[in-house]
Amino acid sequence: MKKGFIFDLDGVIVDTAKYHYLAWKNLANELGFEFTKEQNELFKGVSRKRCLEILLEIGKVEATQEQFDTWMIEKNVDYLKYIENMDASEILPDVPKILDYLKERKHPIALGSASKNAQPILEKVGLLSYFDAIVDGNNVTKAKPDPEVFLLAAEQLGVNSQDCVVFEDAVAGVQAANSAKMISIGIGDDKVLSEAAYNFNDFTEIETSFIQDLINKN
Ligand code: B16
Ligand code: MG
Repeated sequence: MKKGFIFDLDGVIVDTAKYHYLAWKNLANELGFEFTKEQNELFKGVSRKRCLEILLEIGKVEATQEQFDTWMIEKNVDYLKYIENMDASEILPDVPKILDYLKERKHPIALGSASKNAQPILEKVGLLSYFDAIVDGNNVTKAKPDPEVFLLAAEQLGVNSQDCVVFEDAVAGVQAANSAKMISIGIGDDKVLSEAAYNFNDFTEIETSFIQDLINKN
């Protein structure tokens, strides 16, 4: 059975966290409070709805359902302006090296992201054609750390979950991969992502020989 490879989007393939941050910061400022980069760390891998709940907790803002829905839309409209001009220059270093290695060996590749904007971003940066399946915030009902997003990706690839490898930059994402019984690879700070089976700061540290060892693993 061929191994399947599942990539998170934000923080793994592209650094859209900075644009999410700006859009949330604009909303916080409009509501009369500050939102720091440190606080933005809590938002990684977290659904848009949950992000707004956390933001309102930070600002101690009470919202009616109508206000909540309006702010969700407002944040996303603002975010879409930031990502409008994204191109291939925003792909994180050496991601294409790994995608090419897997593609040449015909390993199925999926996206497993919490974002509802995943597909247009992949199109903008020119990576969409690498993906055999895309599972994102539009397809799942349960957010990471629930394994639903990765289990669905494995199913769409036609690969057993224990034969899948997941690249993730968020704690909740690593936990989701682990509970799906997949091989988790943490991209980022190994102290933060200590639950991952393997850790790298970024893809420049990942040799193709490491990928080959994973492919050969029983
Ligand atoms: P959207 P990932 C996640 O993407 C981001 O890390 C998180 O900050 C964001 O709130 C979430 O997507 C939802 O994004 O508002 O575009 O639907 O890391 O799971 O690829
Ligand atoms: Mg991420």
